[in-house]
Amino acid sequence: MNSLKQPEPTADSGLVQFARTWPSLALPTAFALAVIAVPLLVSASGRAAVRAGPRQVRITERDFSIAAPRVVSPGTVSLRVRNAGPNTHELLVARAGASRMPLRSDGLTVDEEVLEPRIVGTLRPGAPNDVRTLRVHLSPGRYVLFCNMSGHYLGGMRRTLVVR
Ligand SMILES: [Cu+2]
Repeated sequence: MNSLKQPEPTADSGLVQFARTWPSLALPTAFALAVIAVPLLVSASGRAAVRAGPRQVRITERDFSIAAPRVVSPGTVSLRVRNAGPNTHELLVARAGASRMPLRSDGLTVDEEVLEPRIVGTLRPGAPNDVRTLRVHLSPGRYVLFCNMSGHYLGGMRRTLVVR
């Protein structure tokens, strides 16, 4: 393997080199770096504790409809998907195209293979009363939320979501 022959670009190789040149200074320098690094780690985790993850967008699935906000702002969001049943439902999120959604030859389901480049997230089938979350990154544009269980898309389980 070629990669084994290449010099290893490790984070501390500069420090090792430095230690060979200035052995008496290497340890104090390493210590100084550690002292600087510790407060950085603490402040980073402190911020993470204040910001409790991505924004949540509530979605409810029913036989046969999907309720969701019409507009959300761009960024990473956590879709909180509740299946209000009584059937099992899945949820796919895809960028809307200029034309209609491609259907499989059965005429009842969206062709996910054709749609694949536009799919940004998928929740596999979930039981009634399940609440699941799907984390997606949404850039500005139009999206389609839909369930692709046989006939559900055509039955009304599709919803346009605008991101702006
Ligand atoms: Cu469904």
